Amino acid sequence: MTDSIGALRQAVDEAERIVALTGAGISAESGVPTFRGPGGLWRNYSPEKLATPEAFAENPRLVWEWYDWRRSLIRKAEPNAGHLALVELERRKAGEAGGPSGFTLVTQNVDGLHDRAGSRNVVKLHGDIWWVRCMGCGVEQRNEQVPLEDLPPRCACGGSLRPGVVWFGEPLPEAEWERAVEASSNAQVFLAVGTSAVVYPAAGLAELAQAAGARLAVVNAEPTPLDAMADWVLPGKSGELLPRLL
Ligand code: BJW
Ligand code: ZN
Repeated sequence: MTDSIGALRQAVDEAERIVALTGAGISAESGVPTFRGPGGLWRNYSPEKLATPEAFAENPRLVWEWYDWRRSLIRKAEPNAGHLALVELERRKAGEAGGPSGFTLVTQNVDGLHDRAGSRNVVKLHGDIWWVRCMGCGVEQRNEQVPLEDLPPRCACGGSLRPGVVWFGEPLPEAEWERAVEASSNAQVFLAVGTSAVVYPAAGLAELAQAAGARLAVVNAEPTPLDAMADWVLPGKSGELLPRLL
């Protein structure tokens, strides 16, 4: 285990292009609940039941209660040592001023903790919980009110607002997806951190990167489907393991 961390640390040190794909597990040590695994369910609903356009159409209030609850936890949360280690990695792999960075942080998280930790270049595949979008006029706006006064909240036009996130069956934002694919196709090391790696197309980035020549490391508390193909599997907490890669 120590040896394998040492070898990964060396690979990270030597690589000129690195991608980290993060999931809910990286924020678990900040007190933000994950989706799957222990403590992952809210009122016994699975994310597949709540994070869908159909669930929102059927019961917008219920879906908003879930988001309101999560927004209140995220508001109180602080970035942890795992987030901070990725800030440091970005700093170390920064290219020439104005040139491309050697480090791309791709996140499935909507909590904004990478931004708050100080990461500059965050590719958000699943949106941002602090943005809302009007189902009527389509306007997007930042909304940081916690708790929300009315559920569902309303737009000035009278339409209902929805969270500015990506639900099952919805396409990922095109520009973010393209950036993630481009960086993953060119990476020498790909780190999958705190993700169950069951949600696609995000999880497919690890496979894409490896097929294009990257070495793959998984840093996660529980086994994932990526473990079988990974060059390194580091079981444990990202807040403890990521700082040891620096
Ligand atoms: C720790 C830790 C610690 C804990 N340290 N680790 C191919 C095959 C099958 C299905 C599909 C497929 N391609 C697409 C699909 C359908 C679907 C999908 O993937 N379904 C599968 C579940 C079967 N995908 C989609 O629908 C996507 N869209 C799409 O494909 O569009 C196509 C399209 C094209 C054109 C037109 C129309 C459509 C969209 C997926 C959206 C996912 N949305 C959510 C909600 C986001 C908003 C919100 O936050 O509310 O995203 S669901 C939820 O899952 C959220 C997460 O980002 C995502 C991934 O979860 P994550 O981050 O991995 O968290 P967990 O909880 O699963 O795992 C945490 C891990 O951390 C655990 O393993 C712990 O052990 C670990 N851990 N503490 C380290 N301290
Ligand atoms: Zn509107």
